[in-house]
Amino acid sequence: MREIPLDARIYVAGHRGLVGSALVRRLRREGFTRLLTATRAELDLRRPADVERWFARERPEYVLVAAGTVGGIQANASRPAEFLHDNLAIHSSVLHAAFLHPVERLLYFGSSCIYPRECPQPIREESLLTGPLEPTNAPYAVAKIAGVTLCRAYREQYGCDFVAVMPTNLYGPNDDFDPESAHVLPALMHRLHRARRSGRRRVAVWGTGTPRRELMHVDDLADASLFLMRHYEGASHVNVGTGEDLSIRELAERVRDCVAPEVELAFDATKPDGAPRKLLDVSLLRGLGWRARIGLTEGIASTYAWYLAHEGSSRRRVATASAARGGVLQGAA
Ligand code: GFB
Repeated sequence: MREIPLDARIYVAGHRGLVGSALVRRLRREGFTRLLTATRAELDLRRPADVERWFARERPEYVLVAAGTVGGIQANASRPAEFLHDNLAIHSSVLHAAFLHPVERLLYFGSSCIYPRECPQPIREESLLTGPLEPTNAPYAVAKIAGVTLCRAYREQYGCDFVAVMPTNLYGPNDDFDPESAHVLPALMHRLHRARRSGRRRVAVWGTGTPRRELMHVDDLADASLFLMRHYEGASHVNVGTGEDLSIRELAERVRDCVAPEVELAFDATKPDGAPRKLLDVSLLRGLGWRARIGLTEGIASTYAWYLAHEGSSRRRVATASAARGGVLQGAA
C-alpha cells in the first residue's frame, strides 16, 4: 500500500461536477487537508499555457482529472464538436502540465463508452479498440480514448504514474438534472418529480426500454478511486462498476416507484436507444479487494432526497445556461 500523507496537495479538476464533487467529499472525509480546486472562471482547462502556469504555481502532488464536457445520449448527439474538442483540449493540457510539473500520481477518469458497441459482455479492459464505437457518443468516446492513450504514452515514454479509471454509468448528488442534457437516471427523476407535482399521469421514457445499463452511485466511484490511488500498481486502465446491470425499463420503474408511483411510463421509440448493453467486467478491481457497496434502490432514494433538498438551487440552471452558451460543464463520465 502507498501512503498518501494527509497534507498532500491534491488537485481535483472538475470539483463542481458529479464525479469531482464526490471525490472532494470522500477526500475530506478521509482527512485530507490540502485539496486544490479552481473554478472555470479562475482556470479554463482548455488553455494549455494557463494550465501550465497554474501547475507551476500550485504544485499539486496528486491530480484527479474529473473535468470535462459531459452529458447524456441527446447532449452527445447534438453537440459532437464541443464534446470532442473540449475534452481533447482539457485532457491533453492537464496531463501535459502534470508531466512538466511532475506529480506523484494522476488518476484520469474515462467512461465505459470507450469500448466497442458490440463488445462481448461483461466488458473486459482488453476490449478497448477492438471494434467500432456506438455512433451516438463516438466523438466523446474518441476524446476519452485519447485520454486513456495519453496516460499510457506518458507512462511508457516518460515514466509518469498516470492511471486511467473507467467508470460505468454514474449517478448521485450534483448531477445534471436538466432532462434535455442529463443522463437517464437524473432526467427521469426530474421528469417524474415534475409530473407528480403537476398531477400528470404519464411520463415519457426515451427509446424502447430494452437497452441494458450498469448504474453506480458516484460515492462508490470516489471510494474506488481512493482505493486505486493507494493500492493499484498496474499499467492498464481499470474498470469500475457494480458488476450488475438492468434494462432501462426496469430502471425507469425503480425511479418511478421512488418518485411518483402513480405515474405510467410511456416509451418513446422515436428517441435513440444508444448502445444495446454496457456491463463492465470488474474482476481486475475485485481481485484487488474492492467492491461497490451502494445498492441501486438505496442510491436512487438518497439521490432523490438530495434532489429535493436542492430543488430550485443553481446547479440545474447553471447546467442549462452553460450548455446553451457552449460552455464547459465540469464533470466526468
Ligand atoms: O443515460 P444515457 O443518456 O446514457 O441513456 P448512455 C441511457 C439509456 O436510457 C438510453 C435511455 O437507451 C436512452 O435512450 N433513456 C430513457 C434516456 N429516457 C431517457 C432520458 O430521459 N434521458 C436520457 N439521457 N436517456 C451516455 C453517453 O450514453 O453515457 C455518454 O452518451 C457517456 O457519452 C454516458 O458515456 C455514461 O449510456 O446511452
